[in-house]
Amino acid sequence: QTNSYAMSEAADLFKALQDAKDCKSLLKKHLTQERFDKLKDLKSKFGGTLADCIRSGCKNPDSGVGIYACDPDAYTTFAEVLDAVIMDYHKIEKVAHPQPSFGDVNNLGFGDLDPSGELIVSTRVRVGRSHASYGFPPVLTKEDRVNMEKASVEALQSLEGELHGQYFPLDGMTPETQQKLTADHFLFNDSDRFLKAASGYDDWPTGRGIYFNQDKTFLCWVNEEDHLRLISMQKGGNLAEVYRRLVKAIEQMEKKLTFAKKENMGYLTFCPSNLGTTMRASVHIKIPKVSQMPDFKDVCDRYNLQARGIHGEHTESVGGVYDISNKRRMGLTEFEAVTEMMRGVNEIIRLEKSA
Ligand code: CIR
Repeated sequence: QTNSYAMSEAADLFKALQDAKDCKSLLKKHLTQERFDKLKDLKSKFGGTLADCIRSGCKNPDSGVGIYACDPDAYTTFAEVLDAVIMDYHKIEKVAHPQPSFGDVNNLGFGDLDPSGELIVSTRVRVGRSHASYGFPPVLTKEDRVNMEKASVEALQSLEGELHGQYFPLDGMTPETQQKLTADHFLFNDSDRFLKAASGYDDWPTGRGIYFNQDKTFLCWVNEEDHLRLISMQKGGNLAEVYRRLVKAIEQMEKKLTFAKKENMGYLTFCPSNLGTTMRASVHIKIPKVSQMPDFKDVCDRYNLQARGIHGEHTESVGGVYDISNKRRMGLTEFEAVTEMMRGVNEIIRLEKSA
């Protein structure tokens, strides 16, 4: 019964995708009829289906990517379509991600990207991590979410020194606290329709929460899009300080938890755009002039940057302030990903100042 329902759901979704003529997603481009026929009845080790992976992208034809992994095993079971999307998104010829490498944190080759303090409002670097033994949102139960939260919080509470902090579950948090933390760019919410359609907000707010240190320079999102999002951020442009703090946190967390990884793919995340290093290094930067130039998008493309609004993906800029980050997370090391963003931001600053 379940199987035939799932089969017809996949067929319905695929038809909607084909009917969406303006759709430019990577899912639409790479889920050919042949691939669909081959994958439509398969199940991953965690019980996930192709429908679980493509639901969001078929219901939201304006998706850029359009596909999620139902669980870590989806990258094996549904490799035929996922590999094609991954290579296209990360601009790589084959799926061959290097071993993690954070570089020499005492000799990074960059420091403060904006010593004048005029343009960069804040700097943030994050990674996603997944518990190896759990699936991703489409296959999780409420109990899974609670158990994962417990394991994550135990590990977080072992963090020491500057990383030491406190966990605040979303369940029971006052609306005022929630609003304040969101406005200050610390907290996530349940307003992303792409994630929602991918079961990302099922059982909300159960199992979700945020951990942060005293200064809110190290934070961890629990059960937002990924099981864990480790975040280092601070005001201004000192990328070296932000990056070093994050590396320290990753190393301490890895002593406590086993994260989902795959040979040639690096760390596994819900969205294939985050695979590999899972690293997004970003600045909030005031660029009223550059952002109005006709070739702003070309500059971003040339330096492999992504420009977003300051309230998250798919949001608009406010007052000429943009969120600029590295677009590629796979096929390069963590150190190379952060360096790529540093180079692009340096160029954007140069253009803004000379405009
Ligand atoms: C989309 O396909 O547009 C959404 N599911 C979000 C994908 C993540 N986007 C990205 O470019 N990093």
